[in-house]
Amino acid sequence: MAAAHSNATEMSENRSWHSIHALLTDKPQRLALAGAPLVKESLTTCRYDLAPDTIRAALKRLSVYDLEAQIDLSDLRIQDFGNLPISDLTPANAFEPLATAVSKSRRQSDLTIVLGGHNGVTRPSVHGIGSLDSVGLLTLDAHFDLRDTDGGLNNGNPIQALLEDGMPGAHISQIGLAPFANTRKAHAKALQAGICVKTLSECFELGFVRLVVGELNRLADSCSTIYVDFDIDVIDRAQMPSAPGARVGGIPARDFFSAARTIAAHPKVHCVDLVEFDPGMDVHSTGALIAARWLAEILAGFSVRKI
Ligand SMILES: [Mn+2]
Repeated sequence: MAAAHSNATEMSENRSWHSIHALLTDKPQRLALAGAPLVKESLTTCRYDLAPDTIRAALKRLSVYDLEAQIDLSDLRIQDFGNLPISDLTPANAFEPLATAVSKSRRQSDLTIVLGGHNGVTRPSVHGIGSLDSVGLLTLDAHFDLRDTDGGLNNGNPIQALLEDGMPGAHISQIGLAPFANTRKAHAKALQAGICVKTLSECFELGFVRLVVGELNRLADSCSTIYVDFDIDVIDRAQMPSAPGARVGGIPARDFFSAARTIAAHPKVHCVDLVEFDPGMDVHSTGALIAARWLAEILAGFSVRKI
């Protein structure tokens, strides 16, 4: 009896498929990926250090094909630099190795993807992609991350530290800020610095992706390079239970994915990070699958980038 499948040379998809994970390579590419397992000085007890490898493993569960956009990522490759040896370092001591790694990656690729780790990875990575007066910073985050730095660097003050480093507030946009999750002092600091502030309610009234596009274009007008910090705690906690800072009433995961694809398609975006995913509190791989899908969306957006 003839075999049910017509082409005997084609691999059967019965037990495996071509996954996003298979796109990772150690050779130089236009896309680069680095694990930044920064975990010390977190405001909550956590295992952020496990996130980069957990996300890589979850990529095996994602096909390279997006049936909705009919995008096939089979030909895309991402250089994986592995994990930087910073899991035992404080944010202060992790600054140099992380900034250096991002700077090196920036010189040889068009988009660098930093997998945190906690939000403390953002400051060194921003320094790595350019001089602070040339960089635009967009944060998708429930929080300002403008806590005081007098007690040292942690995952609650990377934006405050960047302001103190000399980054102009007008080059910073923060989208997704949640009520009862931030202080009056942080809000006042943001407004005083000239940071663009978009609350969760504005995201729902005006459209999350629409706000993201508007701020990307605004930053592109005054900055030569754009960095986007994706704090996964901007997602609704019911969908993202493994982000310690996530609150009920946050952004739906599907809007987070749309934003990621749109952002990665923008030619001035040269570095993105994903932070605050804690595999130690994950439920049924929910967070792992959201983080992996985020990465797939970044790749899909990059694949349609002009130039
Ligand atoms: Mn944050």
